[in-house]
Amino acid sequence: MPGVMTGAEWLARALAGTGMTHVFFVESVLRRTLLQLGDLGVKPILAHSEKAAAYMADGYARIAGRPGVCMAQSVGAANLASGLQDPYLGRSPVIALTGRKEPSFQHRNSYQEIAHAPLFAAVTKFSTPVDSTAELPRLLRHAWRAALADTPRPTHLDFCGLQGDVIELGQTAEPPLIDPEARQIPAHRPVADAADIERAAAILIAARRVVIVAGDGAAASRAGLEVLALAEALAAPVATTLGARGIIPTRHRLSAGVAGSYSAPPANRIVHGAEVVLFIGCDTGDQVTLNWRVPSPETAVVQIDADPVELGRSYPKTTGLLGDPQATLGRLNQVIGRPARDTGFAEESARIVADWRATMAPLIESETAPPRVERLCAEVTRALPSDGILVADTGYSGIWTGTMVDLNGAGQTYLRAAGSLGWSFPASLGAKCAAPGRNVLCFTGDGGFYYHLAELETARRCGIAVTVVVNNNSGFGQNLTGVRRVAGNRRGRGEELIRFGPTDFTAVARSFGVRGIRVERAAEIAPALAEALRAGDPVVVDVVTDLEPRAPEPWTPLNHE
Ligand SMILES: Cc1ncc(C[n+]2csc(CCOP(=O)(O)OP(=O)(O)O)c2C)c(N)n1
Repeated sequence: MPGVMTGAEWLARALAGTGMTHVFFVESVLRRTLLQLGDLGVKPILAHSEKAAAYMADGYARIAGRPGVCMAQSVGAANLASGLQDPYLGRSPVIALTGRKEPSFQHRNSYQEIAHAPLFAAVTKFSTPVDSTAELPRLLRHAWRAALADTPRPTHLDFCGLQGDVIELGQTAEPPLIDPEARQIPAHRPVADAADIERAAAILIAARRVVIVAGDGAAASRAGLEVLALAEALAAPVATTLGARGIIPTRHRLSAGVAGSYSAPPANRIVHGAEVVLFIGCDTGDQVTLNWRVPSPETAVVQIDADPVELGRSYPKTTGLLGDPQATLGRLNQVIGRPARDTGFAEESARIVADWRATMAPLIESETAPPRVERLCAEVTRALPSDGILVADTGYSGIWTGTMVDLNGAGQTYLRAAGSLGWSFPASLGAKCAAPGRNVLCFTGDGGFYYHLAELETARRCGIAVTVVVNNNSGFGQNLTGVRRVAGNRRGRGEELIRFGPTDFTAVARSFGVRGIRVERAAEIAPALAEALRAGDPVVVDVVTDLEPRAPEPWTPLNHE
């Protein structure tokens, strides 16, 4: 029959046909497919754990705006699933492919075999067995569409055969095409209903104190210009989720910073002081709202989201606009035009931010040894190229970069962990694969970096030139406050739960054949970052810091009412 090919050939040609450049895997899975992918110019990146492979696919997907693919054999499925939690929470279109022993091996104590469906249920929006090659094209297309559709999230195909080999060896006559339109996130750009837009515009114009809270959905929709245009038209300060940091220039006079629990004081004060809050592509979850206290649940809200289930999810007084943020803002901006505005709230907001920045200035300029992390962040701001990608780990790495690193709101991109410690280093490798021409800087604590140290070998072997900045404070710095509190605030007590090291990560890097630069003084940070970002190889910049200093803490309404 003309056009008949094996499942392996079909899969390789279909994936390559989407423009995908890399896939991420741990042996032993889909060997025939991986060899053919290599022949077609798609590089298989062999990782040292399935979780790291999933994080690499996540970083790849977030930068490419298209699916990233990771693969593992049957016994690796649980590890791979654990790596899907972060892309699930971070709304990233990762497609996981696993092998599964044939039906005759099921339910009879087969070596290494457990049920896969429950593992993937909580971390995917679509997961299904693929029992025959004839079903492969339809199911892969569905997994692809579902991963990209609002809300983007991981999907999973469980291939028959321990290594997926039953599906690889079967045949299909279907053309090797996944999505002829090679879609990017957002896959569609629906515009909200015209009457809803009129209503929302009237509410926003009538209010004197409007604040915008732009979320990850606004960033994914690439709505920065539209957000800024609306903010200027309404003289409305703009706060963001952590994931949307830099959607507008963080030094803009209307920028209020990241709001919620990972924030510096200004943003929550400003959001709390608003009469109307406009959420744009923002999940209104606990992190951005400080457990739904900022804004308070009684606040009048206008909300733009592509997913109808988000509209009014946590704020009952919501006027909802169902549509893509960028496209809907385009129309809303036309309707609102250039109304006469009282600029008092914008001025108040700018003053709050400026006052806070003034209090931080001595720390930013600090020459102490060990260096202050505020100074490190200021040097990262200076060093990051105008199209650089900053990948931040969770915990303090998210707070430090989300509050203290400034971004230009144009070519730079900020990616943050959705909560899984250790995510950033493998994710930065995936990000670099998706954007080889851009500098990628990973910012991680030592606690986060320990998780996936082995991927230094992957970075070297595959020539993935990222700069890893380790805030090396010999412990889980963020958790110091918490363990001390439960230990009755007695100095020295409880710290054994969170202290480790000291470790010289430049020596660790060298043992993997990766360059390391040790930084022990503030003045050494800038030259180290410059050298690392200039290098065409991966470099670890190991910055020795102190565990004691605390990152900025959010303003909470409880202390101020
Ligand atoms: C998988 C996982 N386990 C545990 C945590 C809890 N946690 C959040 S931040 C943190 C400490 C981070 O330490 P480190 O990476 O060294 O950065 P630092 O806070 O010292 O800057 C921990 C343990 C988590 N977020 N994810």
